[in-house]
Amino acid sequence: MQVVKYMFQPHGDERGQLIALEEFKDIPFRIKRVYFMYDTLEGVVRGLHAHKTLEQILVCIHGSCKIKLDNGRETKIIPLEKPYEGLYVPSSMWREMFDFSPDAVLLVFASELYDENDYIRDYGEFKKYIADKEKEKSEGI
Ligand code: T46
Repeated sequence: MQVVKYMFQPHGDERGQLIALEEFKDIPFRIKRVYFMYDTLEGVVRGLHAHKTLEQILVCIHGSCKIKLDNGRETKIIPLEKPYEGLYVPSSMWREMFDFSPDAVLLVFASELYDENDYIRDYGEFKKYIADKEKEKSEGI
């Protein structure tokens, strides 16, 4: 599995750092929604789902956390601990967020508005979804 990380350009000077993100330039899609999570309790695992169409960029702008990505064949764990690093999470990818530091703020840029119908929240269903997609692809559908 290829993990895609974006390294954002900090505009630093003697006052500190600033990062600006523009759609189609720094973020590879139209940004329809931004959300963030904070005050995550110790030991909590968030996510535990995949999306059918949603693409996202995750940035841990304060503190640290880990992201587990699972494409149905392989899993990878990616630590996020720099405010200038963005992790791209494509559609059809199971994700889990865990190991949040008490001060972690995880900011997410999303390509779509919130839609519960886009979620696959059952792991067995996710595996079937991936298998069906691969079958369609191999049959040229
Ligand atoms: C994802 C990972 C990285 C809304 O009302 N609007 C929203 O835009 C979002 C994201 C959530 N909500 C509500 C739905 C739930 O009642 O907020 C509550 C918590 O959402 P959820 O349990 O889905 O949160 P996570 O952290 O498990 O997952 C979120 C995103 O939902 C998901 O798309 O990829 O972060």
